[in-house]
Amino acid sequence: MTLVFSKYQGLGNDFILIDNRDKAIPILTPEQACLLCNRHFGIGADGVIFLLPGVGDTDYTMRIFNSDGSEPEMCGNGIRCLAQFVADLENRTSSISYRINTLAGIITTNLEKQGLITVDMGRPVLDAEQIPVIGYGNEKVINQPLIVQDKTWTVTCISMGNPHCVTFVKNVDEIPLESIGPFFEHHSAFPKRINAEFIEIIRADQIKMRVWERGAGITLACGTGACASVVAGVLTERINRRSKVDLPGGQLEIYWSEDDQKVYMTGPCQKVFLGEFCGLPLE
Ligand code: ZDR
Repeated sequence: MTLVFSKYQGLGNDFILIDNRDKAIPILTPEQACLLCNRHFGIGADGVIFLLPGVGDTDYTMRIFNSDGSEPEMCGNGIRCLAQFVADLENRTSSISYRINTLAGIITTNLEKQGLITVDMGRPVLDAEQIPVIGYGNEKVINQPLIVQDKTWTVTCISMGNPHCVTFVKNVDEIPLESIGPFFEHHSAFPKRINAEFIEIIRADQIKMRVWERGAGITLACGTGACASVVAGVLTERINRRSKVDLPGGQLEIYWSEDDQKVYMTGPCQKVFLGEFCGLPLE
């Protein structure tokens, strides 16, 4: 059996999109997701995303798998790609909103124009137990010490549906992300592992971010991470509620609204190629 797929990218965070609105394709096993994402033996991607029918009053459901086969609750760049994927399937070019059912709740996307999407990412979760982070009671984890590899880092933890640990540093290029990232991801304070963002302040309305993603390692961008980082920057009184986030793959605009306390993310995404994968034994 061949698997028809589309490949999309959002700021270089790249995803395999599978149209499963008729539920004809069995959901992948972790091993199959790993294989599809493998850049040598598979298609190559940071994650695989299934478009499924909506439930209740939602239009569609998104299920996403990281390149290690694990299933995160949410994905900011991925949901922009999913919204553009649906718009492409429905031949819509602008002003179309979708209510998407995810493991992190209902997320609303709005296609501003072809390739530019704003997402209502919902309210950030700050309670330690809900993120989850252990060792800090049920307090918020803002500017708290965390020992990683014998070094004390000052971290702020936030869930945007998925868990994030944000660390502000002087120079983000000097962070040895490849070596330190796994120790953040697998730290005993984070029972569901963590996405780790390192942030340098550029101006009151602009930050520079590098990310180590749970289940995917270093990626060029992370939408939920950018949202969590702006929330952390506001909570620690470093930046404005409306700020730009410079990622290795490009820029996102994030707004943490004072009115409804929701986080809005605007950024690009693009269809890259279509294909059929033949290397997967699907029962
Ligand atoms: C970070 C991410 N790429 C995004 O854009 O939000 C989401 C991927 C999921 C992430 N690796 C996780 O939470 O496990």
